[in-house]
Amino acid sequence: MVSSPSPLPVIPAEVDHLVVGAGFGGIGAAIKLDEAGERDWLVVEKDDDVGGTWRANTYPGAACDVPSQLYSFSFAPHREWSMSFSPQPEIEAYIQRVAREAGILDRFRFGTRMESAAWDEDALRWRVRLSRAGVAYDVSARTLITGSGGLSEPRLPDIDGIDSFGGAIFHSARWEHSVDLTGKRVAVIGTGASAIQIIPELQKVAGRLDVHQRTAPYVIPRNDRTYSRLERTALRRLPGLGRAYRTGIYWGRELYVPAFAKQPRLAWPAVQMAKLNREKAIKDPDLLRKVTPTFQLGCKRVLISSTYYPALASPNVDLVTDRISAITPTGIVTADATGARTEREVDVIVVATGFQTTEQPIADHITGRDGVNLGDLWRKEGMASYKGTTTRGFPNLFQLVGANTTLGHSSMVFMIESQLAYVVDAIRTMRAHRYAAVEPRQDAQDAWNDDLQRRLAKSVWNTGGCSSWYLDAHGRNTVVWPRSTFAFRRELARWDPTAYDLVAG
Ligand code: N01
Repeated sequence: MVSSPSPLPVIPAEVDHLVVGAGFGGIGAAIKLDEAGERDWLVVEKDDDVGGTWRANTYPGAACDVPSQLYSFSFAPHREWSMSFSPQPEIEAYIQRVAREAGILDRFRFGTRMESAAWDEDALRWRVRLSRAGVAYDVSARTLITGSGGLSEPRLPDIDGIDSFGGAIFHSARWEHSVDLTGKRVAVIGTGASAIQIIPELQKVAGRLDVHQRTAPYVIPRNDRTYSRLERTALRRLPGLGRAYRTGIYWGRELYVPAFAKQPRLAWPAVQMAKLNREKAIKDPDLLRKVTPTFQLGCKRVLISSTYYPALASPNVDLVTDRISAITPTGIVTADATGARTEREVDVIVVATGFQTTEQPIADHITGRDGVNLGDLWRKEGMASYKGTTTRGFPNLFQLVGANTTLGHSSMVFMIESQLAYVVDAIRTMRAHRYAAVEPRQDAQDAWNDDLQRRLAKSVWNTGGCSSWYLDAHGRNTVVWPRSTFAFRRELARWDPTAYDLVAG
C-alpha cells in the first residue's frame, strides 16, 4: 500500500498573536508568550526549520563574533559550547534544542510566508495573508509580532553584467554547497564580517583567490580557543561559573560604548590591536598599506579574526583594490585610477556584500492605519519607531530588532530579550485593561528618535569618516543603538501606556 503524505498542519483563521520568523526573536516570543499565559499564538516561518539567520548562513567559517557565553538566552543558558566563539552549527543546534525543549513547536508553521498584513480599523485586528506550498491562507490576529531579523535579505551589488556571469555566483548567506571550490579560481566581493570568515577557509582550497576590497576594515585578533574538557565540565556542572563568565564578558563588551558613542580616543587600545594584527601577518608594505583602514575604528563594525591577514598574505591570494566596473561571462573587470580596465577570469564569485538593513524588507508587506504602507513610509522618512519596537500608525504591531536596536559591540540576543519583556508586558496590560488597540503617540515617538539622533550625531558611527550599512539614503543612522545595552533594558523593562493612544475593546 502506498502511504499518502501526512497532511500539513492546520493554519487557524484566527489567533491572538501572529509571530513572523523562527530565529532567536520568534522563538523567544513564543516562549515568553506561553510563560505569560498567552497560549493562542502562531509562528510562521518561510524556511523549513527554526534558526533564522543562524540557519541561513552556512558559509565555510561561519561563526559568531560575539563570545559564546553571551550568545544564548539568559533563561536557557547553553553550557555546552565547544569554543570561546561558537561555530554556526552549534548555534543552530542550540536554537533547535531550546525550541524543542520548550514544547512550542506544535504552533510553528514552516514553509509559510507572510505575504501581507493590513490593519483592520473596524475590527481592530491585523488581517494577514499567508502562503504555504502555493496555497493562500487568511489569518486575523490581535497583535502582529515580527521577528524576521535585521540581516535576512541579501543585498546584491548593482554591478554591470552581473547576470551574465557563466560560472557559479552566490551570496554568502545563500551558500551553494554543491559547488566544489577545490583548485578553482574564486573571487570574493566584499571584506565585511562575513567575508573575513569565508576568506581564510577558501584560501585553503582555492587554486587562486581574488579578494575584492572596497574599504579596508579594522580587524582585531579573535583569540578563539577550544574549551578544555575541564572547562566544559566545570561550565556544565557549575551554573554559577557560567553566569559569572557571562557577566564578566558582558561588562567587558560594554566598555566599548563610551569609545563608540562619545570619545573615539578611548578606542586607542583596539586601534593598536588591529595594527599589530595586520603587521604580524603582512610583511609586504604595499599590501599592508592597502589593508590599513582610513577611518576611525568603530565607524564600521569592528571585525575579529586571527586568520584573515595570514590568508591575505598567502601566495594564492590577491587583494584587488581597483574598483569593479563590470562582470563578464568569464570574470570580473576592474578599472584603476587612470580608467585602465583589467579582466580577472574566475570560475566562482562569492558575493559577500551584506544585507538590506536600513530598508527592512518585511516593512513593504505591512500596511497600517489609513492604508499607509510601512515600507513606503520608511523610504520617505527613514526608519523610525518608538523604543525600536512599536510604530505610530501601526497599532498592535511589535517589531523585534526594529529601528536603532542593532549593536556594534555586544549580543543581539540581549537586545531581543529586552524587547520581549516590553512586548509581553504590553500584551499583559492590554488584556488586564481590555485595550483592543495600542499605538505609540507621535510626540513620544518623535522625542525618542530626537534623543537617539542627538546622541548619534556625536558618535563614531556618524562622524568616523566611513560609509556603512548603519546609514540610510538620507545619511540618517536608523540602525545602531547608541547607548549601553543596560540602558536599553531599563528603557524597555516595563511597557509605558502613557506614551500610547489606547483604544478600549
Ligand atoms: O556585510 P557587510 P557582511 N562592490 O555589509 C562590500 C553580521 N554578521 O555580510 O565597506 C564591492 O558588513 C562592502 O564594502 P564597503 C554583522 O552584524 C555577524 O559581511 O561598503 N564591494 C563590505 O566590505 C555584520 O556587520 C556575524 O566599502 C562591495 C562588504 O561588501 C553583518 O552581518 C558574522 C559592494 C559588505 O559587508 C553584515 O556583514 C557575519 C560593491 N558593489 C556577519 N557592495 C557574527 O558573527 C558592498 N561591498 C555575529
